[in-house]
Amino acid sequence: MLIKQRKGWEITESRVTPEHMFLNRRAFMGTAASAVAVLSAGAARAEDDPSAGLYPVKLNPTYADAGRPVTPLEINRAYNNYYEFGTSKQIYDAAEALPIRPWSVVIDGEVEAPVTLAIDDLLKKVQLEERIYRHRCVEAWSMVVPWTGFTLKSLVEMAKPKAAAKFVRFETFNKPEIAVGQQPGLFSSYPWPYVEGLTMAEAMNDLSFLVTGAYGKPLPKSMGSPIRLHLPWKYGFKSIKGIVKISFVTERPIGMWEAIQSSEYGFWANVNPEVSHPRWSQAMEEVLGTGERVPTQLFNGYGAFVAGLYSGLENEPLYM
Ligand SMILES: Nc1nc2c(c(=O)[nH]1)N[C@H]1C(S)=C(S)[C@@H](COP(=O)(O)O)O[C@H]1N2
Ligand SMILES: [Mo]
Repeated sequence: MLIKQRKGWEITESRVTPEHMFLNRRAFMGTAASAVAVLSAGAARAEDDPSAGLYPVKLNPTYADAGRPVTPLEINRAYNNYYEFGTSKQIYDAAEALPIRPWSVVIDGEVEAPVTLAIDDLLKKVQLEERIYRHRCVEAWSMVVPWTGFTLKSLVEMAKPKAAAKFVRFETFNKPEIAVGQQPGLFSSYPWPYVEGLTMAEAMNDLSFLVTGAYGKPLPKSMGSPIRLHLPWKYGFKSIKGIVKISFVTERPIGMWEAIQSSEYGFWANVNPEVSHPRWSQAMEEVLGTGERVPTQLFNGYGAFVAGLYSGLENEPLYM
């Protein structure tokens, strides 16, 4: 039986508001006061990015409406989790120190032909599209982001993994000379570099998105430039930034947060309002820039796409 059912995010009337029209000044000031100082500097630097001419690109109509207004760029790029650059949300300036050219991405492991691709060569091989996704951090806040990128699936197909490949492992740069958080002393106990992983089936899901831009421009450094992952049905820590290596592996990768605190951060990390973090509830979330708290949805509202990935795995800790 085939019933055409409209999914939650396929809402006909576009409620997405362009950033410059949406900006709620009071919420903005409250959430990201320090953003004001960096606005003009950030705009100038974005033009130096050699990939700037690739943006903006066409919006994929399947992901055109997240059911909530887009979070203003000014909030998004100045309220970040990027522990390589410090523990606060205000890492925008520190992240500006990261050189994003030259930048290459290693694709290796169980693949027919391992390769190292310069980011601009990789960008030539892929089909860029825009998608508006909800982002839910494990810390119970959320945003709506107009990403530009390409499907992880298309990269997997390009890499031609062998049958032995069961998981995809992602790794962030390790540059203690630039990234204050990676310097000995500060968090020397953290097992840098940041690592995350997915099953092959998750990597092949249409939602899994490799992001190179946002808001119709190259990605700001604070948001993971030049390439990061976004997995809208999982807690934000799975969406690894500053990727330098993508490996096809036989064993389940152990992410950095899982390595630090496995009682709080697991491999699956699917969003679920009914499963509390050991230290707080996940039932509600603060929508940044709106002053609103809204109920959190199972799989962050993307269950129609991804619930099937987890059938038969009910005994696994899917929601932490
Ligand atoms: N390399 C790296 N990737 C990372 C993180 C990080 O600290 N380092 N933080 C994660 C967390 S907890 C979240 S919520 C998102 C935040 O992305 P944003 O700052 O673009 O909103 O990035 C994720 N990716
Ligand atoms: Mo997060």
